[in-house]
Formats: sequence, structure tokens, C-alpha cells
Amino acid sequence: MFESFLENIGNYKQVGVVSHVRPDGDCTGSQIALCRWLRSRGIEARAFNDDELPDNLIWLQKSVVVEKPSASDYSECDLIILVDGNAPHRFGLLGDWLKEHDTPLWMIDHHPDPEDRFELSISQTDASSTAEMIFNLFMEDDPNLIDEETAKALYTGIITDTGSLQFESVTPATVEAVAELLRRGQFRPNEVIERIYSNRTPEQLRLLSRALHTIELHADNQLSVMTVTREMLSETGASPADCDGFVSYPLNMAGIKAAFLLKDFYDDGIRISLRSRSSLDVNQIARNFGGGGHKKAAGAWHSGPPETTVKELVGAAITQLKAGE
Ligand SMILES: [Mn+2]
Repeated sequence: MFESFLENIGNYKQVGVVSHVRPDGDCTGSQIALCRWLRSRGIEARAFNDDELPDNLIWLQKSVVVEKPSASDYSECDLIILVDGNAPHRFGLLGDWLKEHDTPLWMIDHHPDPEDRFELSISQTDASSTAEMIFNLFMEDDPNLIDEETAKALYTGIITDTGSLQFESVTPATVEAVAELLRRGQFRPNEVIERIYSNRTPEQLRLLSRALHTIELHADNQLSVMTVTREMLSETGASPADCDGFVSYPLNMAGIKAAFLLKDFYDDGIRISLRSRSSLDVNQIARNFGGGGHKKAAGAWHSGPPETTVKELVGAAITQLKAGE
């Protein structure tokens, strides 16, 4: 899969590796591991993201620090590689910068429908995570380059993008990759898992309790809508990032097909997280609302008000449910 990547990467000296805005474990772990691979090949590599890393991922930065890029940082690069996203507008400043620069642009990603504008595009839409793809880069090139730091970065990416190896996207190869990472990195799962997941605060638990109260069920309990408002954040002292993962709670209910979380605390509208636990394709639904993602997990945006958002969102899901009957 990385044949042409390996053949051509030697032509570049200064590579910027960019992860998508509002970074998660997969894009960050992939980015750090890829920078380390590039450096091992004598290539100068820097990691960029417009946004700050969430608290639970800060520890991943040891030899590679994720920097907030400026236009001149990008101008110093002779190659830019996007990881875990296939459309430059998902990469903040870079999207605009690219309109006026023709620096070669590569991408490594597992989301559907990649844009057709990359000099090199490594797209594997059935991969569990971008981190599993980067793992394969190491395996195709030199598995011995996987040390503890790289293994933990890739492990974080795979674990966070697969609901801890529970999603449909997980294959025997995914589990084998994890086994290889544990073996080569010489660490135990809990060392990483506790850093990623056991970092809840009292504010976040209070917010969760409020959010669970807002759950509305639609279409014979097949669809769930949860809402977090600005008032709920200020009353509990929680921050917007504290709702990460909330959308998945209703998915534990028997018979549920999809769950939506409305984040009604932004100035420019309502952000929506969509998750499916059925054949319902939430990427399709999200695309009606200026968003996208995967079949099982996607994000979207609506101008509100919330009643209208719910009506349109649930309407789109019911239309799809009926079409599939
Ligand atoms: Mn991903």
C-alpha cells in the first residue's frame, strides 16, 4: 500500500505532517508516529494542528511536539502530508494557505470519498483507523523502527478510533496490529488506557448526568437525541470538550439504531455528533447538514433553532430507515 510513498518520499527534506482540526487520538497518534518514521529516514518532519490537543493526549508528545502552524511554517515545507482526513478544509489554516501555494500535498486516510487533489493519495476506507495504516507503513518498511513511543502513539490511534476494538471496522489484522504494538512497545494496555480514558472530572460527570436527562427517543425508540446547552456547561462548570463520548451512551439501549448529540453552545449554530449502531448510514445524513464522516460515526452542523434541528435530523433518519425497509 505504501509502495509509491516509499519510492518517492526520499525526494523531500522538510515535511509538514498535519492532522485535522479538533484533534482526536487517531489523527494525533498517526501524526506523531509518521513524524518519527520520517525522522528515522533523515527527513525533517514537523507536526501541525491549528487546535490544542485535548488533555488526555498531551502525554503523547515526547520527541514530536504538535505545533500551531503559521503560513511561514507551511512555506518552509517542501511536502505536506494530511493524516486522518481527506479534504484540506478540515485542516484549518492549511485549507486557505493551499489556495495560493502549490506545495505537493499527500494524504493518508480512511474516510470515504477522498477529494481528488492529492499528488499521492493513500486511502483505505475499510481500515479501522489511520493509525492502523501507519502501522502498515512501518511493517512494509522496517518493523524494527517501532519502539515504545511509536507503539503507544499507534495503539492510542487504533484504540480510540475503534471504541477499544469493538467497532465493525475491526478485523483480525487490526487485532494483530495491536498485538504487534504491545509486543514491540513492551507496554501493558492499562498504561495507555488509563491515560486516555480515566481522566474524567466531577464537572464532566455532572454534565453527563444533565445530558442524560435530555434524551428524547424517536421512531419507536430506534433514534435518540441528546442535547448539551450553554447553560448546562456554565451550571456544571464543564467545558465543551467534556461532552466527548456522550453521544455513545444511548447506543447501549436495546433496539437503538442511531444516536445524535446536539452541542447547542456555539455562536455560529449547533454542532451535531451522529453515531449508528445499525445499517443506518449517518455519513449520508450528516452530508445533508454540511458535514460527513463514516457510516457509523459522523459530524454535522445546523443553524438551529434546536427544535428545527431535531425535526430535520430525525426526519432524515426516518426517511432512510423507511427506504431500507
Ligand atoms: Mn480516524
